[in-house]
Amino acid sequence: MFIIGERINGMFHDIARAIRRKDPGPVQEWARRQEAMGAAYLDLNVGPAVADRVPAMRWLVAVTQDASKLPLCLDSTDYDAIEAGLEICTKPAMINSVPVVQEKMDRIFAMAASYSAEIIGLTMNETGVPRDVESRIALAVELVMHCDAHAIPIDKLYIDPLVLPVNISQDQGPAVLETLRQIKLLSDPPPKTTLGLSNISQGTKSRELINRVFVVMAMACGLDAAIGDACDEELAKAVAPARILLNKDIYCDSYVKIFSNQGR
Ligand code: THG
Repeated sequence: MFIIGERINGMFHDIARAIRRKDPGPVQEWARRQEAMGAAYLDLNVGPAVADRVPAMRWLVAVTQDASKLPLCLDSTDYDAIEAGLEICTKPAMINSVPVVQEKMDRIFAMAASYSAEIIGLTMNETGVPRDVESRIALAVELVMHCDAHAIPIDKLYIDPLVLPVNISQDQGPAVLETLRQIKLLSDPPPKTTLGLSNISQGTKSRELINRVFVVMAMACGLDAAIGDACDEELAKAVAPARILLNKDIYCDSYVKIFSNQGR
């Protein structure tokens, strides 16, 4: 399980201001900090307040790549912005994200094939996010079938069952965990899975603690990647022993020290 650092997102005021002023400082500082803390990818999202997302994403990709060697996860509902970013990515990137909507899947899967990108597919369609496991799995099956249709290896697909804040939708925690478990039964090799981890704790107290506990539970259900707070050292410290206990890393006496900063 690896962390996709969530912090370069226009949802945060410092990043929104940096994008507006074309000031690379805050973006590059967060890029370096997240990389140093063990993030494996950097999520880039220009945020809701940007007028033209295409030049904003292009700028964000360029200044981030000047500060970090990590691969990028281009996070936007604007596919022109994603494509503009992919054009200048120096490493294969991740496309975040595509719902189960035919014309959107057609465009994104074709884009992924031509840029050798990975894809985050969402278990949602035109009518929104289903609340039950069975409907989420039915949408996951459509994403898997679309990989086949575009000759994209299944392990380049990360399926995101979409977590909602626990203070609003408490029943969704177990539904997400069970969905993660069942996604691993869909094909051989199975698709990968991811989550927007911090969504679970939006609006709650003790946010970090809720995130740490949920990521470990999700790992036990097969989670491969979390879009999350790479700078939360305690999160990395929870992930390291979870990897040992799930037999993903070999036990050694100094495992936290060694494994919490290695990025995967
Ligand atoms: N799935 C996928 N991509 C995603 C999400 C997802 N990308 C965006 C988001 N969800 C994941 N990233 C974040 C980033 C920040 C926060 C939550 C998720 C967050 N922000 C503070 C808040 O809302 O309280 C903002 C605080 C501030 O403004 O300073 O929690 O689910 N595929």
